[in-house]
Amino acid sequence: MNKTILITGATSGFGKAIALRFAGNGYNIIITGRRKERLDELEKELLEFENTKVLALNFDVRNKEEVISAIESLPDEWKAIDILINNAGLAAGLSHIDNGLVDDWERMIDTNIKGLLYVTREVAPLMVARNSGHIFNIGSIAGKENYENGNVYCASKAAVDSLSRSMRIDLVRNNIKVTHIAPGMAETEFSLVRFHGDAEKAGNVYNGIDALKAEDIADVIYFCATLPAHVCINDLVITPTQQANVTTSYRRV
Ligand code: NDP
Ligand code: 8X3
Repeated sequence: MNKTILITGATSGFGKAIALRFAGNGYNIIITGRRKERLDELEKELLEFENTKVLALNFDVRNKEEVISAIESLPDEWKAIDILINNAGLAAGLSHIDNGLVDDWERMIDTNIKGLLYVTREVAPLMVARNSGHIFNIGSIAGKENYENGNVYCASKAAVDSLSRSMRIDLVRNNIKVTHIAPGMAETEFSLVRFHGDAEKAGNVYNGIDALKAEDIADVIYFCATLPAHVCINDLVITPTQQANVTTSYRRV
């Protein structure tokens, strides 16, 4: 019987690549996100894989009621979720603490921390009831090390790192694995969102860097998810080879 994976933020970047990586490999896939047209397109793409069922849920992780009713709406056979990928998230803005936009701060905290918690609060009990599961939390190297202007984004991802450690402690007795993934620079829509749609600024972030691709993160997650039952990878920092830490990259010009 196929396993079931639920991915938040599957309309783009890592989430979409993860959905495509697991499709056709014995998984039924629950894709989620706010952009309905993108979900519809991805659903069609995934259904082309043999032996994969797909269910799309259109909700905003910041909206607690939407999260609760989306998970409650799942038919019973889809509630047997084996893998949860807490991926939906963003950076908004890049500025010193004395002139950051409070709206940007709230978006990051509401999505990266509170949204992740709302989804986990609904899915973890389903895993506990089955005494089985694997939760992946997508943090960031920015949650491990701080950089100038990163303040609230760094703090939100440090919270994801901390929550991952707590989840592992709380859920160890329930046979649930918790894996924290902390990527460095990856070329997705991430920087376009951070710079509020400014494509030029976003493109400059990766100048001279052979950045990570969404597929690289999907491959690592697939590897972690398919290890033997007694093996749990707790925490991984993944950077492009040209990035030594959050502030030191070697750009080829
Ligand atoms: P993208 O912008 O390409 O994808 C982000 C995804 O999150 C989209 O599918 C988006 O869907 C979803 N999302 C954002 N806000 C919400 C919301 N309120 N409700 C539901 N879904 C939401 O970026 P990435 O793929 O790069 O980012 C994925 C995760 O990886 C994020 O948590 C990010 O912080 C993290 N990360 C990214 C790195 C990078 O360099 N790219 C490095 C380290 C970590 P939609 O807009 O349709 O709702
Ligand atoms: C994204 C990595 O360094 O741009 O989480 O903040 S960084």
